[in-house]
Amino acid sequence: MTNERKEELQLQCSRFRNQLIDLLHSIQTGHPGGSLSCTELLTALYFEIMNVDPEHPDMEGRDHLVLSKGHAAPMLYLVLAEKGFFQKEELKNLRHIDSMLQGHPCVHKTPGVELSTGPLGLGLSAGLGMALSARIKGQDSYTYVIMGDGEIQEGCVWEAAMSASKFKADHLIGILDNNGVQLDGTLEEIMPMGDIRAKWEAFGWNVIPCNGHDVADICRAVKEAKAAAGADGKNHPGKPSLILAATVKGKGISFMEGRNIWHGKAINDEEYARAKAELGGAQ
Ligand SMILES: Cc1ncc(C[n+]2csc(CCOP(=O)(O)OP(=O)(O)O)c2C)c(N)n1
Ligand SMILES: [Mg+2]
Repeated sequence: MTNERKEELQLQCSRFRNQLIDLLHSIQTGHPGGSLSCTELLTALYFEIMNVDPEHPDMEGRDHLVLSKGHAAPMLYLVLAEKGFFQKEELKNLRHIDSMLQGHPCVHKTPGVELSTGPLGLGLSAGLGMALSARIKGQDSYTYVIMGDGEIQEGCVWEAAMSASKFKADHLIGILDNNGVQLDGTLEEIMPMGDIRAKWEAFGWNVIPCNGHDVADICRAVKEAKAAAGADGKNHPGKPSLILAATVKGKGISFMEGRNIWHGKAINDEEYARAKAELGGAQ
């Protein structure tokens, strides 16, 4: 990625952070921490990596993104709207009854959403199904699943992990938003996950660490995952890959960074003013 492109995408991430704070402040609800944590991940995927067409959200052979940590829906919606999946005008209806934009992603309501999520732990199993389905259809597409690090405390994540490895689902790319914080505290306080890299490797995955707030480094990691999947894209000789993204929950707003209380909390007027001052106003 050129430096120019990187700057452009990082600026877009600042815009998304600004829009997120405006939106969550205006509706007085929603999840800022986990949304700010995966801003660069979603931006890199939708604006640099994935083969998707907003005009044809169901296009055959497209790449799929499953936001398994569904509470980060506000950032997903901002990215989808910017990409053109629906009108930006819809954003103001976030979390309203009967709105297209529910508090957690809903596949039946929002163009571009591939799976309804919210109950944690389910996305990797469904993503595995999508990846295997694409393989059966002879499509050379990739399925990306963004998980939270608290989320991987769910046992069913590991059932999916061992199945993906057994079925050599090397077009399945898990992305772990590894911010060290969950809802009620840090992972260390609630349920330490130990050596996360070693765990995924023990389950037969190829693990690729990256800086989850650097769009260029995220793209580099995805490229490595694709290379590991085999150049011809047909034989699927390799392993599924996990991108271990080092992130900060609440990234970009000092008083939210690393603090679990900002997992899901309304932003008051004073906090809003401070957050906006820190973000510098990119719209
Ligand atoms: C099965 C399930 N249990 C509990 C919850 C409530 N919950 C929502 S988010 C969350 C914490 C998630 O932490 P993490 O996966 O680390 O996400 P992030 O830090 O990226 O926000 C919890 C416990 C849920 N949504 N689903
Ligand atoms: Mg977390």
